[in-house]
Amino acid sequence: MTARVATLLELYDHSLIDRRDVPAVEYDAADGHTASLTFGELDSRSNRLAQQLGARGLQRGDRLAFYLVNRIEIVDLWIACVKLGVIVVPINVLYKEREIRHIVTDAEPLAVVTTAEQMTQFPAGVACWDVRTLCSDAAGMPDIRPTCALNAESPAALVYTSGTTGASKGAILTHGNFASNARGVAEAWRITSDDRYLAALPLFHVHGLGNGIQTWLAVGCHMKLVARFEAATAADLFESYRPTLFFGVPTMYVRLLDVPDDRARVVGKHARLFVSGSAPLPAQVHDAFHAKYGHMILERYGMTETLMNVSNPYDGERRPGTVGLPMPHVSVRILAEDGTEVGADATGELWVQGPNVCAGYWRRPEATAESFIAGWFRTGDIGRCVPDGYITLEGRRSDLIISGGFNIYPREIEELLLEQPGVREAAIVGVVDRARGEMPVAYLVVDASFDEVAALAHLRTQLASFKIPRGIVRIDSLPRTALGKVQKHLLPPFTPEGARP
Ligand code: MCA
Ligand code: AMP
Repeated sequence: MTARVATLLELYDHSLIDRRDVPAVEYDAADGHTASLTFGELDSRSNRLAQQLGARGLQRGDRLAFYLVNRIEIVDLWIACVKLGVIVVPINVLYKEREIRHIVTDAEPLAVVTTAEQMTQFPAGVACWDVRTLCSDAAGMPDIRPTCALNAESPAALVYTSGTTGASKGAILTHGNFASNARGVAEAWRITSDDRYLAALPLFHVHGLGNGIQTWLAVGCHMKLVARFEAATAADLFESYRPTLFFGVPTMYVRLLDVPDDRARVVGKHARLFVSGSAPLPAQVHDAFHAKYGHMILERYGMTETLMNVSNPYDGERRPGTVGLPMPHVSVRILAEDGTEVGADATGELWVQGPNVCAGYWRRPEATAESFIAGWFRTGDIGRCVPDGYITLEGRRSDLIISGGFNIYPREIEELLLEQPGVREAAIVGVVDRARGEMPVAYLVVDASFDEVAALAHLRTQLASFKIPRGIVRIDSLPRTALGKVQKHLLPPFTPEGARP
């Protein structure tokens, strides 16, 4: 790789041009058989798709959203948009109409690429393009790379996240952000063209898109792209593909502990590196995985707004329960509420600075000003650093819940619950779950007109499945401070048996 890379295409050309005939990816084609492509074929497919997108009116700076389960066309779309300077807006495929509406209203994409079946989730007036039609139209276009003058500051994606406050905002991630992150990840975790990367993370989040896809294209290794991680078939997948490299969320590692020991040993023998992030990896999962697979999982910490911040070292000690040391070219400070730097082992908020930090929030100058201060980004994550530099995350300033690596903002669910007949007060709290890390539970003050079954049924039509409360606890009143703020830590503990009346 070159020393300094300004745009993603410069980074990818190490693979798309220099490694044209090298096998790049395998995936399940629509007819069920395993298909594969070389880097040169990826280059040509994305050229044709870029021509087709151009013919449909997309220009540099326009937004194009996708709402798709993992499939090879997302890769084609991504590279085509990079070539055109079009800004990609990934939408979580588990989102329902109400959640989607917020994103499309805010980002104003020219169109959303999805499937004919999934178009029903979209509000009227949103242009939806069927992915199959789009790609078959593209196949007839010339294999000519469009020319577009871009630089490191050019936006490549708007990825929606809620940051430290309520409403979901689009983090403007630039070519320079993705490129520097990919180079940092490859350098820190020794990823080379010899690797075999198993891509099971969803491509609509930056863990799968930023770390997975960008690093694969940057180093030119081989990738197997699967629709999604499924516990029941995970062992077969690892045994047949024999990846050297796997990126996952803690829930995936918990699920992998169910694989029989003899099969796990074989998987471990072929692997080089397992990386975990997006949520805390419990130390006992770290230990159990080591005993079973013979690998110390490398835990790291990132955010949508910053891509990767901190990582356990590749060669040094991978310390369970910590996220390690700052990534190459990333600076981290831990500050007290008054803005002064805390000492070793003292707790404070993590602030980060580096080429990984996004350009701000899309059309939200106030939210941008609150979080991007004097060249630093305030993460909202609380942690401490021991004298030898290892950082431990201890919590968050917001009451964000992370379930299976997906983020849940209590306020969104609380507001919907308050719209239900009979609900007077509502508080959503994250309770510990062995596999998913946390699960949302609702504490409600209700009157006789409340119908729990009807309320939950309504929520299921409005929210992604991972946001649906796993239990409802009825209480007489919510504990509040003198100023009326709910004190969630004073709510009675959740017991599944006590959840229902
Ligand atoms: C789960 N479901 C999915 C997917 N994952 N559907 C489509 N695509 C997916 N990728 C649906 C299932 O169909 C099911 O829906 C429900 O979710 C629960 O699935 P199940 O298999 O029972 O769950 P699981 O065994 O607990 O595993 C879930 C999972 C999933 C595979 C671990 O939670 C997941 O893919 N998490 C990754 C999230 C992620 O990438 N986060 C990164 C954020 P139904 O209930 O309707 O049947 S980026 C980030 O945090 C920063 C930057 C960072 O540090 O990385
Ligand atoms: P997102 O908004 O989806 O980008 O989620 C980012 C948040 O995930 C961070 O602010 C952290 O709170 C959390 N996170 C990511 N990696 C880790 C980790 N290794 N341990 C604990 N929390 C993590």
